[in-house]
Amino acid sequence: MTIDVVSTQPIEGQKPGTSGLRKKTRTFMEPNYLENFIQSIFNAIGGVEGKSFVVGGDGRYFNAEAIQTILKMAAANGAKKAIVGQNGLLSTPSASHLIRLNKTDGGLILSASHNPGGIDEDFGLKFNIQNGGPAPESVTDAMIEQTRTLQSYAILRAPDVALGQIGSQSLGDMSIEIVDPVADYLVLMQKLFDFDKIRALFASGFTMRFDAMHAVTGPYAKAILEGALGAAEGTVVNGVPKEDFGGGHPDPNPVWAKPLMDLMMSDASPDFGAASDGDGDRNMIVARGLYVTPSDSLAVLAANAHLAPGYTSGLKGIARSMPTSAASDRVAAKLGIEAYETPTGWKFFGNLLDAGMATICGEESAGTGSDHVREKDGLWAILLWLNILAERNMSAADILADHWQTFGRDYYSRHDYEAVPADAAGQLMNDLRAKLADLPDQNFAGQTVKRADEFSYHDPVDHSVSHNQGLRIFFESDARAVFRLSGTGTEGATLRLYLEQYAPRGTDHGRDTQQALQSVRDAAREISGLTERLGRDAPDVMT
Ligand code: G16
Repeated sequence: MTIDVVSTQPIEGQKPGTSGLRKKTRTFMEPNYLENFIQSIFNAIGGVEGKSFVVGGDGRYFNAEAIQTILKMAAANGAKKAIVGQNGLLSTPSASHLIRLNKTDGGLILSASHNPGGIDEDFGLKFNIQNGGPAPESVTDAMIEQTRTLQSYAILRAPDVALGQIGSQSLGDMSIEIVDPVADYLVLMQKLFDFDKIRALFASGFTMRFDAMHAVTGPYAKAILEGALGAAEGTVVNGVPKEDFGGGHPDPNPVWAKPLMDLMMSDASPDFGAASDGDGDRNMIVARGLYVTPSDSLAVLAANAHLAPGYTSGLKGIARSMPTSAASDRVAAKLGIEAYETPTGWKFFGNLLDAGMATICGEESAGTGSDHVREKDGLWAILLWLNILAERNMSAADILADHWQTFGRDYYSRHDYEAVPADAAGQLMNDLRAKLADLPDQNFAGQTVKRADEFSYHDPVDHSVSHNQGLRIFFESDARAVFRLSGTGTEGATLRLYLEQYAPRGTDHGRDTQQALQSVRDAAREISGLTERLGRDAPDVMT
């Protein structure tokens, strides 16, 4: 077989964001676009000679074609082995697990996560390192450097790999192992959770609806929930992965998972509802009649994790991203363990998990996970909830009410202004940054500012510093507003406004969330001039 060394030129804008490189699918399909980025990854990690990798993706449009290119380039660059999910499918957490289990040198994960898929929608590629987690900034910086100077890439001229065929194949001198995407992941879940207890819960008549949103978790959920745990057939809906996710946004939130929300708010509601996203790392939890915010879910899971076999010895620490509510900090304080606050992006949890400083991590963006892998893990969170429900013998809504009674409630919502002009959003952030120092003691919409700053993270493990991670305004009333530009959008800019208001123990915990947040929202809008600057009266999405 022949190796072609193809000359190329640097392509602008190949800068990984919050989670790898995400662009329009057509951009990825442009000549040399994908190849340049793959070669830049390989060069940035010091070449791939003799190395092994996991390769898989969420099955979106262009997934299989891109995998063929990755494999041919890995072979041409001297890689020793690739472990690939059958038909190119691997959920992000199961890819992370396979990297760790097989001690590979990393993995290439193809996904634009919760973004829609299709030729006119989004595509993405990211590299995960040996610990199974997303490459840290030191590595992504090296990739960016490579994309700016790249002159050529190498690719093997060879027939396509048979991605559907489980077992060993070879491609040039590289061996390829096509694996069942679910098998090893299921074994891991069986170690962490009490499957007998959860099976007994389902056998007793407990009902659930899991919406796989036509994305990658369908086969996993069917095998685990309906298979190993005996949930009724039909518990998993939209369970066959589609290239375009059925035309929807595979984003598990009340807006994009509306049919599930509607069911859970109706008289026909099952006992428990859940959904996962495009690549299976996000989750949404819905109790009968009650949406559980990701921040609350993290806090409840942390407070009850000891009930599951994998966590009986307790937690070492709890980590959350900065915009996530303080609910989990309250749990950490009660448990007498450390609470960590990191920038948005799962990659920032990697060091804490590797160092044994944190056991459970979570983000307001529907991500929860633990030290079992180095990615957030949607099904893991759902199984931990099920394990807790089976142990506590209470409804999910009662568990939440009990949690608030113990810790108080952090009312929380994220308001997204999507595809706004990048310059207007940038200007808003710059102007707000410039006035942070003057805000303390001023009044806005009935809220008095206590302090305001721009968040920087000092990693306690490798001592790296990440600046410009969001503008925070804290109010005297125990409220907070955070402004941040998304790092995962592919069109214009997405401005995220994160709102939070604490209601202490013994106060009213039954208010409507948006009403409870109205005054901090008004204050945030007034301070930033958001409505006029963006020309938007209301956010596109509220989670
Ligand atoms: C990614 C990251 C998460 C992050 C989220 C939102 O999630 O892995 O850590 O919280 O994006 O990021 P942003 O606010 O910058 O858009 P996913 O599920 O898209 O991989």
